[in-house]
Amino acid sequence: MQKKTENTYQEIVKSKADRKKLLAILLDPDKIVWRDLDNLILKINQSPASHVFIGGSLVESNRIDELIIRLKQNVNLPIVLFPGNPSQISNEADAILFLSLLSGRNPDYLIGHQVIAAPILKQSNLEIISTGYILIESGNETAVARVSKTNPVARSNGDLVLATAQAGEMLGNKLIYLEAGSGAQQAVPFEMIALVAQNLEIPLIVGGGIVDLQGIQKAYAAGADLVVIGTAFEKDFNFFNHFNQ
Ligand code: 1GP
Repeated sequence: MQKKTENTYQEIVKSKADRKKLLAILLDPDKIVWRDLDNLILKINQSPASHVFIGGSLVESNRIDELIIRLKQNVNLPIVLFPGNPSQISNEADAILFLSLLSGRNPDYLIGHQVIAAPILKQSNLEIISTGYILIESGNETAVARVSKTNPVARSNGDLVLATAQAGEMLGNKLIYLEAGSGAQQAVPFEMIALVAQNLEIPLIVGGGIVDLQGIQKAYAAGADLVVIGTAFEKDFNFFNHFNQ
């Protein structure tokens, strides 16, 4: 078995230290239009993305391995699993965000799925990145809330989000991910990003409902180290082309 590496995480930490902002394109395997895959790959390569995340709340596709193999042949970016459940583990990826849904009180998503996944991950070459995952209220019920049967934290409750993020850091999480949910009506409030970023040592990921360049830049300015774009790119593969105009 190949030796596991910790390159993906170390690069994120280094980028944070260098104040270099990172961008992940999130691909949901269920939403891949296979006949458009070459074009998708081309657009990823033309984009400013630093990472590709793979995952979704449900994912019924059994083609995750195939998707990642195609991406790895053609895209020179780290491929990071962002799984909704253990069935989405693929040994073809470089790393996995080993998530615990800290904002919820559903034991399955706090530790249950992780116990199921641990023996599988132990056999894999994946770099495992412990990630505290915090769901923030965003206007509509999101797939994360529905599938995990947990309530998001109120948008006004920055103190609770900060305490949750700090608890994750103290428990040894290597990343904190503030999530509004895929296709959220409202992204994570910028004041909340700032509050957490200013009081956390580990890198901060922010995603959900960010649909334009301004949203990305504001999240960075507030202190996000890595921004995740899913729906906006999925709807329009030319999403990142507009940034240069
Ligand atoms: C969802 O944060 C990601 O987990 C991305 O959300 O699809 O709204 O960009 P969007």
